[in-house]
Amino acid sequence: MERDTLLGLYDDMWLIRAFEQGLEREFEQGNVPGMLHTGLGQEATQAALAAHLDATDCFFPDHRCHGINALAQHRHRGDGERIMAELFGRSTGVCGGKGGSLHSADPTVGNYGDNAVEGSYMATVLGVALAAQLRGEPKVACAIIGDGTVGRGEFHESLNMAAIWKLPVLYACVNNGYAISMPVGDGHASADIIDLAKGYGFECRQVDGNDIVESHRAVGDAVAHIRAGEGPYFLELKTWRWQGIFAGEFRPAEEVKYWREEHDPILMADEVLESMGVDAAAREAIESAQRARIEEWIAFAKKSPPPDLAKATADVYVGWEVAGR
Ligand SMILES: Cc1ncc(C[n+]2csc(CCOP(=O)(O)OP(=O)(O)O)c2C)c(N)n1
Ligand SMILES: [Mg+2]
Repeated sequence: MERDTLLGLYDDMWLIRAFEQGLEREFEQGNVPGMLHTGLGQEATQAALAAHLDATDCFFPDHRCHGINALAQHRHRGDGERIMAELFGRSTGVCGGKGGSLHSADPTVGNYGDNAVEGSYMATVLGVALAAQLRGEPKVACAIIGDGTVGRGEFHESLNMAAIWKLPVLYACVNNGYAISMPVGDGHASADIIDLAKGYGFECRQVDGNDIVESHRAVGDAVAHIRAGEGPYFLELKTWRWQGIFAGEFRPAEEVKYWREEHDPILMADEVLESMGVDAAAREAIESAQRARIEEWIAFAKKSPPPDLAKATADVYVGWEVAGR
C-alpha cells in the first residue's frame, strides 16, 4: 500500500476513535440519550468500508457504525458533525435528532440507516440491489452485519436470493467474536461465519479486520468484483470490540490484553507507518487534529436545539407526495 493511502486511512481511523471516545465520555456524563454501542476497536473495518463506498452506493450500517456514518457524512457532504448531533438527539442531526444511534440515515451519502431489529436490512438490501441491477446502475449495496445477526433467518434468505439473481450486494460481516456476551462459536455452527456463507456459491473471503492494509485491499477487491457485474460478495472481517454490551468486562484478561495491546488496529497501523518513515510526532499530529475536530463536533451538537415538540410526528410516515401518489 502507498504511504499516502495508509496515512489517509490512519487519519480516518483516528477520526473514528476520537468520535467514539468523545461520545463515550459525553454518554457517561449523561449528555447522550438512549443506549450507546461504540465501534471502539473496530476502526479498521469502518475505515476500509468507507474508503471504497461512494455516495451513490448504499450501505446499511449496524449499531456500532458511528464510524462509517461519520466518515461518509464528512467526506461526501462536509458535515460529519450532524452525525454527532443526531446521537445527541438534536435538531441539526441528519434525521433532525429523531433517529438517534440506531436510526441515523442520510441516503445522499449512501447511508440507508440501521434498524433496531438487528439485521432486518439483510432483506431490504436486496431491493436496493435489484433496483440498481434493473436500472443498470453500478451501485454496490452493502449490508454491514454483526456475527450475532447471522442467526436470523433473513441471513440465509438474503444470501440465497442474492446468489440466484447475481445481485450487487456486499455482505460485510463484522465478526467481533461475541453477540451480547455469547461467543460466536456457541451460537453458530462455525465460529468462522464464512463457513455458513460458502454454500451459496459466490465469492467469500475472510480477513483480519484489524489489519487496515488487508481490510482495505479486501473491500477494494469485493467492490471491484460487484461493480464488474460478477454478483454478490461475502466478506468476513474478524475483529474485536472494546465494549461489552452491558457494563463490566466478561472476557478473559489475556484476551482483553491481546486485542487492546497487541492487536489494536491503530497500533498495528503505527508499526507499518513507522517502517515507512512516518515518525511518532507526525502520527501524534494526526491524532491531535482529529481529537480537536471531534471536540468541535461535540460543541456543535451541544449548542444545537432539541427537535421541536410540535413536529414530533413529522417524518414518521412518508408523505403522499413522496410516495408519488
Ligand atoms: C432481532 C433482534 N434480536 C435481538 C436484538 C437485541 N440485540 C441487540 S445487539 C444484539 C447482539 C448483536 O450481536 P452482533 O451482531 O454480534 O453485534 P455486536 O454487538 O457484537 O457488534 C442483540 C441480540 C435486536 N436488536 N434485534
Ligand atoms: Mg458480535
